[in-house]
Amino acid sequence: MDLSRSAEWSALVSHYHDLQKVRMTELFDGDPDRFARFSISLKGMLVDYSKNRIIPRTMELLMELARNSGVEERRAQMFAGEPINFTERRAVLHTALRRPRGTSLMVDGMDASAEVADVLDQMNRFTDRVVSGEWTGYSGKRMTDIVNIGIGGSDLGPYMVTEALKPFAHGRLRVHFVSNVDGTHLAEVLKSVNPASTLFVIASKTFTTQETLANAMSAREWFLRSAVDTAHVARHFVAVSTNRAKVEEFGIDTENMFRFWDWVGGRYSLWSAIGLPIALYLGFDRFRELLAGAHAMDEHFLNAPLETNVPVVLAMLGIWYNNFFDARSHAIIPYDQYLHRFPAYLQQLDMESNGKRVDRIGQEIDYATGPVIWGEPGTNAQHAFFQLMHQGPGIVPADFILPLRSQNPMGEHHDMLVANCFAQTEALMRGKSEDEARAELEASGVEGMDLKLLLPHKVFPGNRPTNTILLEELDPFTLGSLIAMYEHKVFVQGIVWDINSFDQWGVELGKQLAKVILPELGSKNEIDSHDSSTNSLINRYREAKAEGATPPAEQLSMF
Ligand code: G6Q
Repeated sequence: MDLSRSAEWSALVSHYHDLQKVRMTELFDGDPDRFARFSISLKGMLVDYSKNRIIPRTMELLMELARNSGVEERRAQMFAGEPINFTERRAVLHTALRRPRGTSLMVDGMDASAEVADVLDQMNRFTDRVVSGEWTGYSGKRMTDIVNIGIGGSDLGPYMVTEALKPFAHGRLRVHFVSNVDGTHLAEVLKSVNPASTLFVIASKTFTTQETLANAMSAREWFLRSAVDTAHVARHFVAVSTNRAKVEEFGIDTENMFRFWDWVGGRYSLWSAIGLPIALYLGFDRFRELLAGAHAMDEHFLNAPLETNVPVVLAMLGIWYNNFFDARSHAIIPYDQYLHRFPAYLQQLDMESNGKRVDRIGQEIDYATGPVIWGEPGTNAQHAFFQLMHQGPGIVPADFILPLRSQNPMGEHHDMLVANCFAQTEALMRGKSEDEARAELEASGVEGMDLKLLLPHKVFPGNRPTNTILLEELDPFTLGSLIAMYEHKVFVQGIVWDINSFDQWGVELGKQLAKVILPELGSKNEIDSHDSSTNSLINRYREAKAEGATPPAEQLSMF
């Protein structure tokens, strides 16, 4: 279907015009059941979407659009393992990674469920050995530190989850993440660990990623400075990959390789062996709870009618603002310090999946697709960018995520956190009218010219939409559900926008050009093959290098 010329789209355009002037506060006043009507409870989670610029008719129109875009058919295809990633001819089966055992699912002639169960068992055995101290390092010491080396999908998920679930860690292992090729990242981590008791997890689906291989090589060199004998590498380096040959080539014992499959996309891979650092840090039972939470959301997404299906509702609300209100960004505000990496994680999930501009048949599209996803934890965010959300010219739809129970009860802290969260969504919705602002100013003794000058700055337009997602508690199960909820939201939007949410060709060009530039940086000759900006930047760096501004690796204190 030609989306922007479809009947469903046109109906939404005219509905948008009808609703433009309607204020949410009036909708609340006129409908005592609004909260009940526009909220959904699931296990461990309540999603309140009543503070949106919608009436029942809006949701009907949005659901018609979802239905006629084929969301239900495509959803069935994804779960069945059909190659819906059509530019790479791959199935998209992260949902198979969290299915309970014992049900077979054939993909490309192999039973994906059985394969998944095998790898989970391998992870389980390995995790138990490392956590119990049975797995020792070259000097007989038990492992104290895990260093995950990976980037993008092989980093953001496990890093976010281990941060989010810190209170559930067993405490016998510390975990660190190195992703950036900037040597500083590795150097700073290596300063804090002992080679005799550190286990490196080299996480790379392809095992060809430049940054990860460079970090892994430097880590290996650093390790061998103490361990000396290369035979010790096998006890300190394990790999998570789909590429056995490359793992072998790197020198990692393939006995210590945890495999996954090309039907697991990088940004959807924390449920696979890429989750090994999660399992090591929390223990395998906790990792299983995370999978169970995600599976519960899969079941909901697969079976609930579109109208009460949380990922579908959130996806369609996103489309409502993105395509009809021209809101080009979406904020994620977790009111939980443990979720401080959650916005960054969602940024990749959403922007890499839906940042596309051609449709399934390769035509350039004439409507907006994936918005900019951004955010920071509250209450910090309130003291930073909320100004723009309250009084900037456009609207920034936002998700507020809040656990009902704190992992660290301390005086009135949690009440204060909760009060702030609820107050912000209320303030964004209500705003402050000119009359209210004037009355306040007058009450505080401001008058005349001062009042006239100040008044416009004190007005809050309000009518700004938010979703509030309450979690019973931020535990492995609810976190699993929360992540899966966003995965499916992104999927639904991709289907409606008629794009491929599962490839990421946009990351390739920069990589290709970096391969050209890297050798030029060490060239004796002036570089003149690029534009004048790129040439000059390269040449300036060459000069600095020649002047010794970049110390050679052997001078770095880490070695
Ligand atoms: C995710 C992307 C990307 C990928 C990294 C790392 O969906 O594909 O972020 O995860 O580029 O790739 P490797 O795991 O192959 O090293």
